[in-house]
Amino acid sequence: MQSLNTLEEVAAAIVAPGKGILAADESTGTIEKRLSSINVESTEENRRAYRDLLFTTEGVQEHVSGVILFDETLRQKSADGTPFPDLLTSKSIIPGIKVDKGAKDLAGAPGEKVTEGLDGLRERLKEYRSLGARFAKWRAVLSISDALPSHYCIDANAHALARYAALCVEQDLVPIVEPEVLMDGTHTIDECADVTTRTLTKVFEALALHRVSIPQILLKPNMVISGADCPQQADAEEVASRTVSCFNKTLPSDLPGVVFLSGGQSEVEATRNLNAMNLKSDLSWPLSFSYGRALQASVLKAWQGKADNVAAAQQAFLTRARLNGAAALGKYDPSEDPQA
Ligand code: 5MM
Repeated sequence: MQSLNTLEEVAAAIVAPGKGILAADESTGTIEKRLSSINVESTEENRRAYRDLLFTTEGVQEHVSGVILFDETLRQKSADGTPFPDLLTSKSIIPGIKVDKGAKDLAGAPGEKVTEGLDGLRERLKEYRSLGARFAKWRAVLSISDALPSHYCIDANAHALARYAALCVEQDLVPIVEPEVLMDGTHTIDECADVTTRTLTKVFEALALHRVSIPQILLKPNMVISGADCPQQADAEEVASRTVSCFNKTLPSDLPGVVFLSGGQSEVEATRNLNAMNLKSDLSWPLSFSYGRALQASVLKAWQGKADNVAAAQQAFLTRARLNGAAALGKYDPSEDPQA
């Protein structure tokens, strides 16, 4: 791996041209849902075997610069006994770690959540850094409905994201700051643009207040997109224009890059939208991916928990990684996409 001595170098390596992140940080409950969708029991060994399949995919390092792990996975090993962080590092893939403890009900705000996990975080970060992690991730979630999100919810989550980010920088980990405005609902793309703009504005205000050095972080936002149940679905061109215009209003110029979440988009939508963004001429930041579901849906389907299907599942992963790597360069060709 190239020398990655500073947080700026780690951040730049993550958003290197044509590369992005695999989000494999599903917590125990979420991975259980993913595995049960293919009738695989969520035992520790099955979770390990599935992550091993992903991380040992030959050639994926051409398109994947980093992987976000869950606490359990960071401590697990590949079939040959190599700890996962070492395996990834040997392939020039940077290991990262999810450090939040999940979104919990926000007191006094029915229907809204705040992400927890700040207590004892400094000590946990120290340990994760010693186990080989070079970046971290914390996800806040905001829902859109008639009355939501409240200013209170946006502020509380921005504050927690900023405290997390400041601690990461102190502990030599690049913080990936993930404020996710959820796609669930009937809201229009206009409403998503409004909430995303208000959220990102507050997040960067909080980061400044908490003295977080922007060149040492990455942002993992949602795209500006129609609600999943909105009758009027914006196309990729509109998603791209609205997202880039929102960023031009809210993101500081010294941010090293943006790695989108996929948030429930299909694999093809997530790739197509990322590509449309990278065809824009007025981009001030590298725009890449940090996808969970949009990199893994076809992998799970191909695998079905069977050793005989590992090669096909790895091929599916390599294909999605390659297509998203191309989209990060504005070079996605749908005719090469088996899902399109
Ligand atoms: C991989 O999914 C992560 C969810 O973890 P939880 O188990 O805590 O729900 C999630 O944070 C993920 O990293 C991002 O949301 C991106 O994933 P998607 O599927 O939205 O691209």
